[in-house]
Amino acid sequence: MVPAAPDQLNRGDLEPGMLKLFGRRNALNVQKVMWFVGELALQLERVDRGGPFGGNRDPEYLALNPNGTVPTLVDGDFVLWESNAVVRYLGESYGGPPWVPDDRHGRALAGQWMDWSNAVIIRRIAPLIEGLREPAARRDAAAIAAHRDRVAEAWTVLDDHLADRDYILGAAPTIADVALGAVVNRWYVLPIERPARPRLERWYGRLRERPAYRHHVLFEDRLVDS
Ligand SMILES: N[C@@H](CCC(=O)N[C@@H](CS)C(=O)NCC(=O)O)C(=O)O
Repeated sequence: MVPAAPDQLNRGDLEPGMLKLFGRRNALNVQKVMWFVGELALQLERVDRGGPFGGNRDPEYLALNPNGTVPTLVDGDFVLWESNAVVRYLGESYGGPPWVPDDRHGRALAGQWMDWSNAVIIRRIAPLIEGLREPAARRDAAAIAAHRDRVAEAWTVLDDHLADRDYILGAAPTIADVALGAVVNRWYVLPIERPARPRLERWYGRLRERPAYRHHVLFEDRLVDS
C-alpha cells in the first residue's frame, strides 16, 4: 500500500479551489504535475480527463487545450498546458528555491534537463512503451530491443551526470528532477532487461523515498499507461 501524500494541504496564499488540473491520475504527464503539487503541498482540485474518462476532445476542453491532451492547469483566469511548463509555473508561482533555482544559470540548467526529458527521453521511450503494449503475438521483439537500447543509451547521459551529485542540479531536488523523475519510473517498471545504470538507479531510489512521489507516481496501474 502506498501511503497518503500531503497533496491536499491548504496553503494560506491560495484561495480554495483556485487551482484545477485536468487529467487522469495514471498519465505520465499528470503524475509529474501531481507529484510536484504534493511536494509543494498546494491545494488543487484534479478533474479526470483523458484515457477511459474521455472528455479531452469535448469543445469545452479543447477551448482550454486545443491539443486535447492532459494535463491542463487552470489557475483562476489563467490556463496552461504542457506539463513541464506547468511544473515551471507552479514552481515559480508557489515554490521558489530550491525547487526553482534562484540564479540564472541554475534556472537555465533546469530548463536544459526539462527540455532533454521531452526531446530525448520521452521521444525515445514512447515507441518502446507502444511496442510493449502490443499483444504478445504481434509484438516486434527486434524493434522493441532497438528502442530499449536507444533509451538505455540516452540514460547514460544522466547516469554520468549524477556521478557526483544526489539530484540533477546538486544536493536538493529541483523542477529538473520533477520532469525526469516521473519518466524514470516508467523505465524501471517496464518488463524489459535493463543495462546497469547505478547512479540513475540510486537517484530513482532517492525519489522513491519521497511520500509525494510514492503517492502520485508509484501506484499499481502505472505499468501500462503513458
Ligand atoms: N508534451 C505534453 C504531452 C501531453 C500528452 O501527450 N499527454 C498524454 C498523457 S501522458 C495524453 O493526453 N494522452 C491522451 C489521453 O490521456 O487520453 C505534456 O507534457 O503535457
